[in-house]
Amino acid sequence: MKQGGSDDAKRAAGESAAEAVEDGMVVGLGTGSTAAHAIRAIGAAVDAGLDVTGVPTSFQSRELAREAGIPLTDLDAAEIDLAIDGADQVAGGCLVKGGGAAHAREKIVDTAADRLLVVVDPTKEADVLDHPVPLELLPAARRPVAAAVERLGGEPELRRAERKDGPVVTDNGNLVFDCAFGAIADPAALAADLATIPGVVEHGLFVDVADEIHGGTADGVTVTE
Ligand code: ABF
Repeated sequence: MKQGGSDDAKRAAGESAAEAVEDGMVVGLGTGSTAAHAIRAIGAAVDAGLDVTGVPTSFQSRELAREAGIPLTDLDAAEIDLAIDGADQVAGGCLVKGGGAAHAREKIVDTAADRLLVVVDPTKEADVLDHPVPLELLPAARRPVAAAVERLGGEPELRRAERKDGPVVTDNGNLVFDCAFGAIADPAALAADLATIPGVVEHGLFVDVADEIHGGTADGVTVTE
């Protein structure tokens, strides 16, 4: 996950998005340290009597939601009114996500929601997407997926776990490639190409799915629609 954004900025963004949660809502709970601030703010609102049910996007967000006292459900049981999630990079309404290796479930929840609020600190905001694009892939497809990414002009790198010697394994039991493409002039076209590679479970380009971007700074929040 990209480091650098101040925690005050992340907290401002997360708490700003959490203010959109209304009584009776089912809320998609994103993954990462910025979305974690939204989860804690929603937990405080639940403590104060707000009736909210959460749909987590990862083991991490589920555990955070449990600690925050947010009742949980899953996609089978509920329509999602609002999702709040982080990003690795935002440019022109398109996102790169997947720094937390949870983008497959995040994309399911985020796109199923009536509204998606994305919460970021200033280090995530860019004019053009150029962050490596995460791919979740079936372990057996490692070699052909790498070759397909290279044919598209990308440089696939297997994501390794920081604390132990070995690859990152997602909640779904798959591997993650971080694919550097440089500046991405046409995110929609690249997203379409990546989605057709056999063995790719999900890519981390989220094109035109965000309804609001809550950009936190140490001094406040800017909301972009
Ligand atoms: C997850 O967390 C990923 O999809 C996203 O890339 C990452 C952002 O993490 P953080 O908010 O900690 O920077 O949502």
